[in-house]
Amino acid sequence: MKNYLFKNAKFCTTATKESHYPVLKGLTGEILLEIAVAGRSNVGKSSLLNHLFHSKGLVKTSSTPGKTQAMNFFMVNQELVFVDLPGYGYANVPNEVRRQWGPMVQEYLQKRDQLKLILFLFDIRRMPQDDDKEFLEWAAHNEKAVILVLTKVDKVTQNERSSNTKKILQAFDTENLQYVHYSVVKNTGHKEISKMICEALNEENE
Ligand SMILES: Nc1nc2c(ncn2[C@@H]2O[C@H](COP(=O)(O)OP(=O)(O)OP(=O)(O)O)[C@@H](O)[C@H]2O)c(=O)[nH]1
Ligand SMILES: [Mg+2]
Repeated sequence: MKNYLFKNAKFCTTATKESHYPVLKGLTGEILLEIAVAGRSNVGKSSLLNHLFHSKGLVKTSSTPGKTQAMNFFMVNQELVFVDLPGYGYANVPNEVRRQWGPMVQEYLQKRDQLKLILFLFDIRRMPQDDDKEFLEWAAHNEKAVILVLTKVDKVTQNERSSNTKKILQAFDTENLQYVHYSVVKNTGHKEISKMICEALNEENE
């Protein structure tokens, strides 16, 4: 099994449409596999990437929802690519930005062949809304593997963690959805998610 290391992360480019997507190749010229990080605005996508990369400020985070408004591409170890997707579901972004979000992300999910895995982040304190379910349906429709990442678990008690997890999984109502608990603050889930990513990519490559 190939073991990916999430080190030496570098920012590559920002894109809003297909003609801007970068062509990123490994040391032997192969097109690199890609992982997208998706979810509602403010759920912790950019924070998770910094945590995964052991980098403080490479990926821009903010306590103001709607900070990331385009797709940002990062390469790790010249062997893997991560894409920080803009979040959905935040009312206070300009109308123009909100209108662009759906087509921009749909186009990316449909057209990006090297996209093999989506980390779908969901705040453990919330219940899935229609837009969350819809996103998961898009991913399934485009036959991408998904890992559900329940974020900010430091904000709930152990009991809430398990009862909320059960309710969230029930509400998403999809079979075999793999999930992991994550907290940037408490350093929870880093090892688990690294292993799950490696397994998912190895499966894709078989
Ligand atoms: N308590 C706690 N706060 C977190 C955690 N992860 C992220 N946050 C906070 O949540 C807020 C949003 O984090 P971001 O990483 O910018 O969220 P995002 O999903 O990238 O947001 P957009 O770019 O707006 O879509 C920030 O204030 C973070 O500090 C976590 O594990 N625990
Ligand atoms: Mg962000």
